[in-house]
Amino acid sequence: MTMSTHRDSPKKTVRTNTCGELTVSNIDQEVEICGWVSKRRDHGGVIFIDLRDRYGMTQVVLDPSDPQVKEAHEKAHQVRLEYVLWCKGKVRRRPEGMGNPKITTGEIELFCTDVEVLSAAKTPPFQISDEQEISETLRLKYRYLDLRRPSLQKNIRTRHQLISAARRYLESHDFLEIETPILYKSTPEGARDFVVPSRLNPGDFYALPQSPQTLKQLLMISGFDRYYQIARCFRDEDLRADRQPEFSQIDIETSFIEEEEIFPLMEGMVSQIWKEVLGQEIETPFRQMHFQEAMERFGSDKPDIRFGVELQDLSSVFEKSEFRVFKTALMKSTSKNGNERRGSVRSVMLSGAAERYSRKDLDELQEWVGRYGAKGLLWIKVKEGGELQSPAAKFFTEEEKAELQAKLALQTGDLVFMVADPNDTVVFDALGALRLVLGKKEGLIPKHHEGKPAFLWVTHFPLLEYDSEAGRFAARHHPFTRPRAEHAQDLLDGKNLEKVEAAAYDLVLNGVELAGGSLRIYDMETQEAMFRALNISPEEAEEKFGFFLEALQYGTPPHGGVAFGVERFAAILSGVDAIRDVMAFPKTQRGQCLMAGTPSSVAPEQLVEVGMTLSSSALKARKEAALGAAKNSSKISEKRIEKNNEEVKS
Ligand code: AMO
Ligand code: AMP
Repeated sequence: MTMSTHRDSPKKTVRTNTCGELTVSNIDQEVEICGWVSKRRDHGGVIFIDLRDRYGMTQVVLDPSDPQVKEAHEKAHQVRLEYVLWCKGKVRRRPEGMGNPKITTGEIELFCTDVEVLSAAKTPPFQISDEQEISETLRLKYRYLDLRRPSLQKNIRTRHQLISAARRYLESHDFLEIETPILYKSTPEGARDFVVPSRLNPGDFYALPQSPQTLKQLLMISGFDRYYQIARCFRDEDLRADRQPEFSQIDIETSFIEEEEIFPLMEGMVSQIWKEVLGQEIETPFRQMHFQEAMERFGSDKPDIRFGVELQDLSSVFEKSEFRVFKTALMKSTSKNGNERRGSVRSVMLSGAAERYSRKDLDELQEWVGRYGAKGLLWIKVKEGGELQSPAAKFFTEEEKAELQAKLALQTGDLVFMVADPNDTVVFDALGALRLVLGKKEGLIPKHHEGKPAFLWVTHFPLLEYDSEAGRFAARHHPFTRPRAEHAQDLLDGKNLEKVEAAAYDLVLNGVELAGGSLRIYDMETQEAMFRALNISPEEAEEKFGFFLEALQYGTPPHGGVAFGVERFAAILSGVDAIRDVMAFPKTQRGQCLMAGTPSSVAPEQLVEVGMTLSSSALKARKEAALGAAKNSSKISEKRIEKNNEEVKS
């Protein structure tokens, strides 16, 4: 088959209009459009082509009964899905009853008199359509085709609008956009670093920034009192639906500012974004909640406050219980750092759900909370007449039963779940997760687009977190976060460290952590006390952050900032669950790009240049991976696709 392409007729590659804009106001106009063949139907000689581009779809009609269409019609015969065409013709109204009210161009069609095939296409591995369920592995392998689908086109546009609105807002508030290096030094945000070997300095490495944290603080020291950047961040951590190894932040830092001013400034930005992208006003100021309250009521530092099923503390009810599970949890013990602590017994309740949950359902839920460290999940069903049915019923005294009834205002049909543990964190994590699962099962959690968005500032975070395995404190946010003024002395004195609260805040939207930030330490004394609390020796601090500590001593303004996760924000605005769906080229859970096949090996010379050799275990692992890949050959087998798909989705 010979086909004329743009090489034969170089001029026919331009368009007068896009595929998404022609309406009845263009009727009788002579136009030229370009796009991809989305559908081709042959109706007894008349050919209909749906031509698609970024802007929309236009129906192109080729009617062979018209002598001037004959040549174009013949060309259209050879056209297949995803060919790129140039079409010229007259806009006309679609016949009565043939309109498509779902699209802007639905009332018109292009009566085509001239066609050029600008580019032929191989048969695509899947149909470019939102209607079909396509394996995600396949989608990611052919991402450039996947991105042609209208839904992804929309998500990518939404992401652009988000960034563009943020830029405009920040610029109108005197912020300067300043780029910071990618090849840099470790910036601790709690994940592992990605490292890059240096050819010019063999044996030395750059680390890709987990965030531009120290750099933006240095810019404050330089006097750029309002900075922002759409910053690429790199974190080598376990990936999930809301985490990618590289992602973007709207990264912000300001000087001479307190929490009370940062909140309205950021609420202004979020409002502008919401209005520009979704055309909706949102209510400000946003609600605020202390970390402790969020944990006690919702078992989470990023609570979805759109539904109830709140946690209740039952420790006082079971204070004197002889039931082993409760007794162990409530016993006083001394933790490694010498502090006395006691766990708790807490619950969540579903009203009137008792009959809907079978033994099997309850067992499954118990297994689920096990993932969060809970050693069990106790349930109570309130039967007719107030009788409590539970695996632990025989351990409940009459007094405990009465207190429980009163505390939870129990009624027939209620279903209570309890977790007890000597470590409060386990109880919160398990019940917080259970609350979400139950909320989902019970249909209590609206989609992001339904109803009002629930914004919430979570404040008063602990500054430090005790890592009992490592036997020391870690920074809950990062080591540059300032303690709240009322706790500053305790940090300096190294006293009551677990109670020291941070001037840190997260912005939560519908249970998603959208942004995090803090006011920063701006004096050496506090910074040194922080390193002491973190058990970082002066030598280690010097090696890791010497440059930063030096800078801190040359006139550092009080400053603070925040960073929004672009993908998480865009995902909510787009109404999708996974941030992969708002990224042009995302990675799988194993950190791979299925399209380009990254990460991949480098030539031995490249390793030599940077002074490196692969260890025997790395070589072995690579060989095994290569063998696995060869077995599956270049074509991905269906089974593999399915397996990868599960991996990608989980
Ligand atoms: P933090 O680590 O809380 O703070 O990150 C800020 C926001 O970035 C997003 N985010 C991610 N998005 C996708 N994939 C990931 N792996 C990922 N990790 C984080 C989240 C999060 O709220 N430098 C500090 C900010 C500051 O103190 O100003 C920081 O990076 O939406
Ligand atoms: P066991 O004696 O371990 O079989 O537990 C008796 C009941 O208590 C079972 O229903 C367990 O699910 C429950 N259970 C055990 N440990 C806990 C715990 N830490 N919190 C809540 N329930 C528990």
